[in-house]
Amino acid sequence: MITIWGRNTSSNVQVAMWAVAELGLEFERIDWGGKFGGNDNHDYRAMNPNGLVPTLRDGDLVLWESPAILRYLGARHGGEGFWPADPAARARLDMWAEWVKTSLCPPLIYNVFWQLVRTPEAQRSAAAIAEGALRLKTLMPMIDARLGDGPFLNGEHLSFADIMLGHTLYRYNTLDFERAATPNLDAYYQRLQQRPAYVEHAMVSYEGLRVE
Ligand SMILES: N[C@@H](CCC(=O)N[C@@H](CS)C(=O)NCC(=O)O)C(=O)O
Repeated sequence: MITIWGRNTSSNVQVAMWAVAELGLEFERIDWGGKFGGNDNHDYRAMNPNGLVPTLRDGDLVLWESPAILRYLGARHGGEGFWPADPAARARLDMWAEWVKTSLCPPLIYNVFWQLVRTPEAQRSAAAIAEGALRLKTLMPMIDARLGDGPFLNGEHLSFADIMLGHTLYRYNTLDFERAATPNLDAYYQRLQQRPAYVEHAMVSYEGLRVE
């Protein structure tokens, strides 16, 4: 049984949750962080000195950092489609997973999401939102072109890289800002919504996080 500590409104928790559900693993999620607190709890810090969510426990193994959790789940529990054994095939996917975390997430989360949802309207920076939106307008066409190659990043198979990309798309598509035209990405987002695990774990409302 896998245990995950973290509130379901956290995008990083959503990576871990969608992955365990997609892989059909038995899990328990414990509400942690945000309004639930517990980040500074002594026993929690002993597991995760960083104090953030998610934290995952699988038997004797305790992990934090959502990309490390995702890669562990893929390597330990994923099949060939989710986590290719061939290093080159896997690296071609991992390149995009890393791109999502390091290039796409910062403007989406720290510029657009943080400003529009987690900052009081009077304190919002139109410049920060515009900067993030502009950056996303150059980034999203790259993944749109890549998605022209197949239904998922690993062709017919949903892989760990789709978890990293897909978990951003609910926020990307529901936040109120100007986006580039990305027909392949739009079709991909529709395909993800056919997956119950995606709907349950990655399309979690962020309205409870909103600061007016
Ligand atoms: N690099 C970490 C970042 C973790 C992180 O920033 N988590 C946020 C939520 S998305 C957090 O714990 N915030 C404080 C809280 O929720 O109490 C990861 O990818 O797991």
